[in-house]
Amino acid sequence: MMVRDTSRPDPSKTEAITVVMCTSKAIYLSALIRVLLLVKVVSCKPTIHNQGRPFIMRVPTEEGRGEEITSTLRNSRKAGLSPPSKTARRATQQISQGRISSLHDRGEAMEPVDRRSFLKTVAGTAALAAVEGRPSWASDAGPVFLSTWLQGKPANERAAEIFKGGGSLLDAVEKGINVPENDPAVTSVGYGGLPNAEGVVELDAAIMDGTRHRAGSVCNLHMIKNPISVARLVLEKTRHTTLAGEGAFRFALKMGFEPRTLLTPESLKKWQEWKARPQHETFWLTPENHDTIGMVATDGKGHVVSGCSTSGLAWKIPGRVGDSPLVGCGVYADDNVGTASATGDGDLMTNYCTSVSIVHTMARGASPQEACMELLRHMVKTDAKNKDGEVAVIAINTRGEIGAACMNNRFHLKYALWRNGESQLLESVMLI
Ligand code: SD4
Repeated sequence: MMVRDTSRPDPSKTEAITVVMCTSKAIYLSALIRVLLLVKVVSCKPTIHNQGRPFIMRVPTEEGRGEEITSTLRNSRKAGLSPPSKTARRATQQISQGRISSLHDRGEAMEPVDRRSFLKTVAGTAALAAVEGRPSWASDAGPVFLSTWLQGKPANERAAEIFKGGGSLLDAVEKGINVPENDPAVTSVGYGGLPNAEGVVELDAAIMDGTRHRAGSVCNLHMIKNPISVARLVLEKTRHTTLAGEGAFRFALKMGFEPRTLLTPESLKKWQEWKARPQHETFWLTPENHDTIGMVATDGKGHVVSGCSTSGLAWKIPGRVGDSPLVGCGVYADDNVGTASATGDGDLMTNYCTSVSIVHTMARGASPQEACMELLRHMVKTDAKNKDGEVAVIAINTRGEIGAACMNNRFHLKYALWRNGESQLLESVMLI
């Protein structure tokens, strides 16, 4: 018979104690991990401007929103993007049913939400991102160039080429916008742009750097075909933000730009036809021919830039300045949030500071698409007549997520998207 040495602990008991200790350690550890994860999730800030509180944004269930989702789905299919996963579809459905809901409506304070709602929102955002065919939180998504109208496609392609060749994002946006500026077939931008009521081509442009939070812009610039490049030099070489008219022209000459006529035989002919029309001055009330290029871009690493160039509304009153060269209207860029641009009736849009409004809505947690829609809804809410307005907007956030929307079918924005080496033309979502 074996006599156990009682001065030593019973090995079977020791084993049992060890097992109990290990198990309780494991339970403790797993509980700790859960608590840490919970704290992380709850304190996770979707944007930098929510004062540390989690929130969700309102995703209204009115008609426009339903259209937005179906249209985004349609676009994603058209673009050949992979269909959304089951979870993403379910979350998208929840959004359209209004089950993920509430909280912000134009500037109202954000309210805290419980973890469950917040997680739902994260799922919702992920779903929308998945619908658009990209990871929702991608930070290394690579550069993205997003531009208005058909002329945006060659502009994006040039911008991507410049960027891939080692140019900065500002270089890329500037050189990209130079493409339609140089193209006489584009009658709303640069050379070949339709003139003002006196037959003079007056150009507006602006470019904004999200890192420095600074812009350069020119208004009513004549005889210089690349106003975006002059705007860039206002940004780089002066402490000013905007130069206008004769002063902008003289600055351009000083910077080495060659003066030249911007009227083409075609644009001259169109102006003469307009002049010959009885009551041709109806342009005072109804905008004619305009399709500005607005470009927003990110380098995929959190830097954003916005650029815009236009000849403005055809037959405008000499001296008229549209929204395009105005900081916060035609352009806005903030590396903390994202960037936006606009195209359409500048006399209407200037009153809504479209681009800054979109970026600020994104800062409060909205996706770029939702922020664009919110701006349009706000315009209609303040004046129902705006639903017939010519308004279109684009936006990108620092994660490379995009938004593109227009008010109605009368002015249905087609936008160009360059991402991952792929250049596409897509149709934007309409509010009405
Ligand atoms: C303007 N917003 O001068 C410009 C014109 C434009 O699409 O964007 N047209 O009002």
